[in-house]
Amino acid sequence: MLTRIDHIGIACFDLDKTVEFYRSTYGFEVFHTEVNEEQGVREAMLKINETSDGGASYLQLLEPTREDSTVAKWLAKNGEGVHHIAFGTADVDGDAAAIKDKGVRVLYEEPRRGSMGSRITFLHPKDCHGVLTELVTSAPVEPSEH
Ligand code: MC0
Repeated sequence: MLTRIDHIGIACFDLDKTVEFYRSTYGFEVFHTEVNEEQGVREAMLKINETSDGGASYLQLLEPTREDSTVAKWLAKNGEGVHHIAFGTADVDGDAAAIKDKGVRVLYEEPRRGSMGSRITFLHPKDCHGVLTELVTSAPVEPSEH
């Protein structure tokens, strides 16, 4: 069962400048940063609120680390902006299988590693009315910055 908005992924050209915009304009602070080489992104998670299922909702700012990454491709075509939305679930495997049975393309055979040790998969945007959609099962984590 999808129980929350886990995050909204926002693609940007310059992560540090974009983080500073969200800090100085809205007061949102960085909760966690990491590089995900498999996905080709450097990211900052800004926590917006805790949620009733023990999780949280974040803005995820994404800067590409290489030109052949999906985010770099998307930025070249669209410029900066909302890249995807992610729903939180306690059971990414079960929910992905159930959604696949409804005819939506699930992009990964098995969930992969996402932000903060989460397990993630994606649904094809062409099957989701133009929205790249991610499913996330969070790992219990402590915040970190590096
Ligand atoms: C592509 N399309 C999108 C889109 N990306 N539509 C809406 N939102 C997006 N973000 C559309 C294109 O405009 C195009 O439509 C069609 O999908 C095919 O796109 P393409 O540019 O030709 O690229 P493909 O087919 O090679 O790849 C698209 C696909 C890919 C969605 C399969 O981007 C993908 O695998 N995404 C999932 C992984 C990902 O995005 N990772 C980065 C975030 P037209 O009409 O022009 O044909 S990593 C992350 O978020 C992590 C770390 C985390 O949350 O923890």
